[in-house]
Amino acid sequence: MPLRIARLDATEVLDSRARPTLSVTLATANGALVRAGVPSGASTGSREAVELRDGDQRRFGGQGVRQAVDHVNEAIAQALIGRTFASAAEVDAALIDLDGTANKSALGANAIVGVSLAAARADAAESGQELWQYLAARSRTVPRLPVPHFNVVNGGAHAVNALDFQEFMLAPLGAPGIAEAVRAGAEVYARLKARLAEAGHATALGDEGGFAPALQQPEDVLELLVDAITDAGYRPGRDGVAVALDPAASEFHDSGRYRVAGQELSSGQLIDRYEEIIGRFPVWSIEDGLAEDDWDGWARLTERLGGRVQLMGDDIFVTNPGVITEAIGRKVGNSALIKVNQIGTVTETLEAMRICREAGYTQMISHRSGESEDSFIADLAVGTGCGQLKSGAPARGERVAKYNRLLEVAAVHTDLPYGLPH
Ligand code: 2PG
Ligand code: MG
Repeated sequence: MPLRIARLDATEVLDSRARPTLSVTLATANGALVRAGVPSGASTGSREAVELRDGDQRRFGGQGVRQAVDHVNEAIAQALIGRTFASAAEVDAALIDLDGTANKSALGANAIVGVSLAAARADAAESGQELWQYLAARSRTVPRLPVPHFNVVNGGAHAVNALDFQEFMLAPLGAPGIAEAVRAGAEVYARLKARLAEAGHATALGDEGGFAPALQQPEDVLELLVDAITDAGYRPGRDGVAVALDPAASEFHDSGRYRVAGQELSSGQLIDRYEEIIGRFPVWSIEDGLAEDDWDGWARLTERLGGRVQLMGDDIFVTNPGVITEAIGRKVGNSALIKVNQIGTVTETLEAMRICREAGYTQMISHRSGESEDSFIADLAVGTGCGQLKSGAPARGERVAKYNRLLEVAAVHTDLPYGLPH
């Protein structure tokens, strides 16, 4: 159905970390009125599309997004209002064209992504479909409910503790459905909190709602997780609740060396450490196990462990179709983390996912550490049928909004399958 935009405007609002972000409102000539919230990362890949920040130190320490807001309200609104688009994909093409740079630095990826998300939502609304149904049709994929990956222990750039690995996630791969998976996440989270308190650790939270205990060794966290899974009455492992890691290794990498818990490791030594970890603990997936510029290390990591675990690229792939194509050619990783704001539009995101599917790379849809209450990514995960979503802990409104959206979808569409695609 053709899409005619009648109103488009953005407002500077706060994200979950008290930093400014954009809320975009879009109305169509047919009367659909939609909103989109823009997320923002802390451990960003250097090749991500550029998030425009004002840099005016007198406002929000330079983090304001007034320029990006102005770009939506002026240049983008002028270019889009009154025109008839065949679909939201055409709106994305117009945005890419208007920006004219390879990394969206002219208008700002934060401005562009807000409009792209809103356009997709408006297109879905006009076609009378749920957002996930619309996205499934647009990407020609079979919908399914994803395995939620609950980030229950935070370190790295997301917490002020000594833990170098950024994320320790619970993945209820063996749950019979999404409701049971969400319940498992919440129950293990509660048991973990009790375990931490018993051991005398603070139960303060990191940016994504996970606990941020004063632990240093990743293995100590993994032991606690396995205990908490067992305490809650689940089996640790792929037939119950497994664990996924996002070390976010670019953050502790410097000139070829990795600093983990006070030790300096080479790429090869860090791979050895991962091999020990997957032998000892029910870890099924490792994201950003090595740094974004360590492509040779990544190729070795993939050769050694790619047959046993999912090796997912985030900072290294940045949801970029070109980079992912290169990685596939060089046998780097076997999976991609997918974040719409890393590349800037829904169209390019779906393209990155298509390339992954065709090469047999798995995909996980992801939030950012700075989030809004928008649950778009839950629909994106369901519609693309990729089978995996990470949205932080089963706690804090902006994280839980995504998981709750999955529960709503599942309650109405009881025939949707749950879990990894086969
Ligand atoms: C990541 C993300 C989300 P950030 O590294 O995967 O968890 O963090 O948004 O800070 O890049
Ligand atoms: Mg990551």
